[in-house]
Amino acid sequence: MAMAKITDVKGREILDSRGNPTIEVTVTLDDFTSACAGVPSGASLGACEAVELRDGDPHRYGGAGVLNAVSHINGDLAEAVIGMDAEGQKVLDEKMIALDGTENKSRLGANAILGVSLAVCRAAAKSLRKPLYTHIGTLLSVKKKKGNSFPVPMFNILNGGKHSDSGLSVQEFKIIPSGILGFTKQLQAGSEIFHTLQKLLNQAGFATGVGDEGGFAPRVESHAQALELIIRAITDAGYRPGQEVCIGLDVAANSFYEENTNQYLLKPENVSLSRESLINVYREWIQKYFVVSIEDGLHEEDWPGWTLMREKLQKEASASGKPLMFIGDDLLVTNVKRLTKAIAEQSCNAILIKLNQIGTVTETIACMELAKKHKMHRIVSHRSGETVDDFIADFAFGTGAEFIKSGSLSRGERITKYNRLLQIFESDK
Ligand code: 2PG
Ligand code: MG
Repeated sequence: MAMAKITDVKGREILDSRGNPTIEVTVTLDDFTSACAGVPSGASLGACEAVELRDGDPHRYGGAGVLNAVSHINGDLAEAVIGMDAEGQKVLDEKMIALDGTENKSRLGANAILGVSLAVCRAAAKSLRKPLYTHIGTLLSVKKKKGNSFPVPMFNILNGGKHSDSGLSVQEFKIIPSGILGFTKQLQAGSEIFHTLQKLLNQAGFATGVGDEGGFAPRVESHAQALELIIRAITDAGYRPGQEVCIGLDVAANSFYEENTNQYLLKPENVSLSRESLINVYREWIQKYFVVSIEDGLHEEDWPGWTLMREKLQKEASASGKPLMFIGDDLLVTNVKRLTKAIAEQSCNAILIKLNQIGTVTETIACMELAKKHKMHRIVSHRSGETVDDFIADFAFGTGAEFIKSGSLSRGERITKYNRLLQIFESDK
């Protein structure tokens, strides 16, 4: 069968879940297949992420417009990829990277390049009449075996940091139903716990409006209180904390690190902490609240601190037989170079994977393969600004990632990824 060739590429400016401009791309092939993809956008950015091109024109969307990036899609990028084989993801991505010519995709924009990369990937799957996850599986250099694990969801049910006005420094409080078998039951547990938490918050007089990722954003007194409420919600919903459901935190420590004092200002407690004291706070949370994973626990450039944190906390955890994940997100930005450094320095044992941190499907897969080779856990992630595109659900399953995080159990742009995983779970049985 002849491979389908790209005949048209069309980019446009759409809005993301926060109402900010982002990019959507439609790709058409010569067999008349066409597919569309939406590009997400973060709020707590790592400094070394690939560049999301924004217009900076104060008269449109406060400078956040993406018309320049769109013009690159409809101009240079379209010209470069029209006529190429849609199945040749690697060749296509490499051509776009070379055309951009910069280290961080700042010329054409990682948002522009990723839009094309995702839409082509989806169009190729459609043209081949394969589920998207199967097609993604063929892009791996070591093919995934059938019957492999299914990604376990991490539900962010309480939002802080830059994602809400709860006043909590820690950005994400996630429940991880890793002790429950099967995605359908895991999703059910997530939803039941989420709604139980809502009841508890109501009873205690807290607001139950949600933050950017669909988790609650109560103005609690302390992080300890937030964690206690979550443990109570797990128990009241009928699940065993620490056995069926554990807790994961995305601290996003960059967002409350103060450079002038070299301290972390933890709110609402209002305490300034050295990195050693912050590590001690994590120790307490791990012991008391069944915390099994800590993402971005320290600033993204504090490489010695990361090694120290891992040495201190992981040794204790493995002595007590409890595995602990240290996830690098802003630290690693889905970048092979930073990952290579982290492997050498033993900074972390898990990596957050975000396609738009690096900007192509091919580079994201390369980063995941390097992480896998070094036995690191891989967590495929959404961004806090999302579209209703559910690409990451297929991507997480297709690449064999152990976890996926797509926010809470509310807001359509979060749920659509989980619902897609339900379909995949059903069809893969
Ligand atoms: C994170 C992400 C997603 P953002 O820090 O892990 O939850 O947030 O997209 O704002 O960077
Ligand atoms: Mg993060």
